[in-house]
Order: sequence, then C-alpha cells, then structure tokens
Amino acid sequence: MIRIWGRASAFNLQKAYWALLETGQSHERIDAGGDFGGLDSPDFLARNPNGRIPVIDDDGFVLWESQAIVRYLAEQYAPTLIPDDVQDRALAAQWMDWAQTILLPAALDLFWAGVRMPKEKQSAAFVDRALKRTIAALTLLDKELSTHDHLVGDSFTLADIPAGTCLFRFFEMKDIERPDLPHVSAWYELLKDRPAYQQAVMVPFDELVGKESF
Ligand SMILES: N[C@@H](CCC(=O)N[C@@H](CS)C(=O)NCC(=O)O)C(=O)O
Repeated sequence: MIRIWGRASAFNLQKAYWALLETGQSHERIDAGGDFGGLDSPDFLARNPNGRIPVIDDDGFVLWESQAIVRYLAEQYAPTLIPDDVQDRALAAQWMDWAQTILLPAALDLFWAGVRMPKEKQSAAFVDRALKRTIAALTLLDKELSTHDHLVGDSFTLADIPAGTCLFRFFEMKDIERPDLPHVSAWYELLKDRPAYQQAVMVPFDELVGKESF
C-alpha cells in the first residue's frame, strides 16, 4: 500500500497523484496542507523536512519532490510510461525539466495572480505578464504537438504529466483571453479521457479563489 500526503487541490500533489493513479497500485491519500494543516508536525517533518506536499511512503521508502515521485512511480510500477528508446527517454526528461522551469512557474504565477490573490489586491499588469509568459510556453508546445499526439511520440508517457497538469487550471480560469492553441487543445482532450487525470487533476479550485495563504 502506497501512502501519499497532500490536499487534493494542491498543484504538486496533483502531478504525483496522477502518476500514482496511472500505476493502478493500491494506495491511500491523506489530506495534508492548506486548511488541513499538519505540515509542521514532527511526524510530517520527519518525512519531508521541507514541510511541503506531496510526500509518498511506499512500504517504508519515503520520497518528496513531485517530479521525483512521478519518475519513481513510473519506474517501479508502470514501466510502460517510460519510453524504451534512450533518446526518447532523454526527450521525456527534457520536457519534464522544461515544464518545471519554464511552463509551470509562468502558469502558477498566473494562477496565483488571477485566482488566489483577492480581487481587490490583484494587479492587472502582473496577471497580464504571467498570462503572456504562459501563452508563450504553450505556443511552443502547440508547435511541438503539431507533429505528434503526446509530448514524446504518439503515446502517453510520464513526460506528459508535469506540463499536462497545468492545463485544467489554464482552461478553466475565468477572465483571461486564451489564443487558439489547436494542438494543445487536442492533447488536453486526450488527457481528459484518462480516468487518472479526471480524478487527480480535474479538481474544482473554488476553495482557492481569493485565498492568498496556503
Ligand atoms: N518542489 C516541490 C514543491 C512542493 C510545494 O511547494 N507544495 C505546496 C503545494 S503545491 C505546499 O506544500 N504548500 C503548502 C500547503 O499546501 O499547505 C514539489 O514539486 O513537490
């Protein structure tokens, strides 16, 4: 039994939880963080000294950092999510690192500025800058996805998980103008067909609106 800690609305939990559900392993998700608190308890800090979610415990093996968790779960329990070819594996690593360093910081800034920041404190200029950065990254993806259905080739792999996690919020956010991104949209439709994506990522975020603190 794999245990995973984190509130369902947490972006980084969603990445790791999506990967866990894809493995089909039996598991238990334990709410932690946000209004559930518990991240500063000695028990939790013994598992993750950063006091952050997600964390997993796989029969005594404890791991934090969402992308490390995605990789571990795929390698241990769902090798079909890992491309066979060494160059395709390198491309998967490339897209995961790119998502972590380029796409997700922009998309998370946009979400914080436009959703979590209370309306009266929102800066239209900041939202606009974050939106432009997010759209620039998604436009790059749109070009990439014009020649294949997923980030590495035509099949779903672990490379799709980090970048794919931000799509639900991007497409569900109100009051932003989205350009036409036909290939990203087609990819999003494929991800939305996956039960694991529906359960882990397509989580309404009403509880986060106007909520500046975790
Ligand atoms: N780099 C870490 C970041 C972890 C992180 O910042 N998690 C946030 C949730 S997305 C958190 O723990 N927030 C505190 C809370 O939810 O109370 C990862 O990818 O796992």
